[in-house]
Amino acid sequence: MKKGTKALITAGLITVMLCSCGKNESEKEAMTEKEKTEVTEGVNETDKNAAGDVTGIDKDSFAAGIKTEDETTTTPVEVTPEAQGGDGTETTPTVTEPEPTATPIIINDEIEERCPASISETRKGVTYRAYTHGTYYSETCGMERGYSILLPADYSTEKQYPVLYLLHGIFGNEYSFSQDASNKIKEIVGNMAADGYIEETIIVCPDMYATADPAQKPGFDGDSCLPYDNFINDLVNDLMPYIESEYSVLTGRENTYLAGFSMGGRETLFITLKKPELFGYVCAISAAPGIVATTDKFMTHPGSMEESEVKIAEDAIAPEVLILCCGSKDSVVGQYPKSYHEMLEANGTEHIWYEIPGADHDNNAIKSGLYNLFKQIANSKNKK
Ligand code: FER
Repeated sequence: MKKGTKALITAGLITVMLCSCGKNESEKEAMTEKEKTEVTEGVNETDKNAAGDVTGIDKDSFAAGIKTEDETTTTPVEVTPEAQGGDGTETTPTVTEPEPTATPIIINDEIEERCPASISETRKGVTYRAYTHGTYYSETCGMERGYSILLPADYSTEKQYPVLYLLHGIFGNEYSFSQDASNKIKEIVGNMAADGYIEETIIVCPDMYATADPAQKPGFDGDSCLPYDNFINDLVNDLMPYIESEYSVLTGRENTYLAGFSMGGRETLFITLKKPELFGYVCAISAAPGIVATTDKFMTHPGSMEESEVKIAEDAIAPEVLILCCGSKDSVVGQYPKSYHEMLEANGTEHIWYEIPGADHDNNAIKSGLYNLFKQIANSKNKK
């Protein structure tokens, strides 16, 4: 490859990588209270370029999945919560048109490699609530930390809901998923609940970078990755108790789900291996390397476990369902997710592994993983 071409590609990559997902602290502070509460979707071009000039890393594509061609660009039907902060105050959603007949899906334990269009599409008859933003005090980090939350459209304190904790990729934060309308998370959970396949479910999107030092920033080196592995403490000791006290949630592993993409997939698997009794349903999508020692194109990972430890002990209470998946054309994490599958298999831990044909490190993988997680939940819970 010519030098100039290479430089051009590098510059392009840098610009893409610095997209909106990784708003830094000063940017966050500059947001108005209204902006903080009503998390808007879509990419902010100003943030993109500012970030691009500073770090030279394509944060967006890592944090929340690269948008791909087969994804639709329809605008979601939004309910704008008037006064809904992190306290779960009720709102009155407006449902507009009669519900079209959705193409039924068959609930069984089989994996469908792609999320059906009828599940990820924006339906006129289904109301989707907007994500909101809140904060909690983290003893683990010694500071107030943010999270985005997607409540069911008709959230009511009269009811209680299961909770999915959804973890972003490297360079991401609590806005990574909520600001990317093309991941269709709202549609997938909203449609599957509207169709009656799953219970209405709360989705919590934390900031997974659990550092006690506000000056510390993520990067491709061992030290700057440590806060990601520290998130287990923040999640279990700070965020989960906070969510359980502030929102009307069902508790216990049957009602507590964990999923994540890339770096979030790695931490999803890591947390599940360490605390298997806490989560009933788990999906690690395109899990990044680093749980065990390895060197990839980005960095050398010291690893925090031996390959032989990548397992759930036979006598442990394990998730009902543990899914690992990855796009067949993943250009970022490559064969690492498959290697985790192979370790789990070698170590006798029951799990589901599949590849998403044609998907890269992108939202097609995220949509597929979340759809299959909810489908497994539907199958498992209906059976009982
Ligand atoms: C790595 C490869 C990929 C890595 C992290 C990632 C920390 C994460 C990618 C993402 O979150 O999109 O070697 O090391």
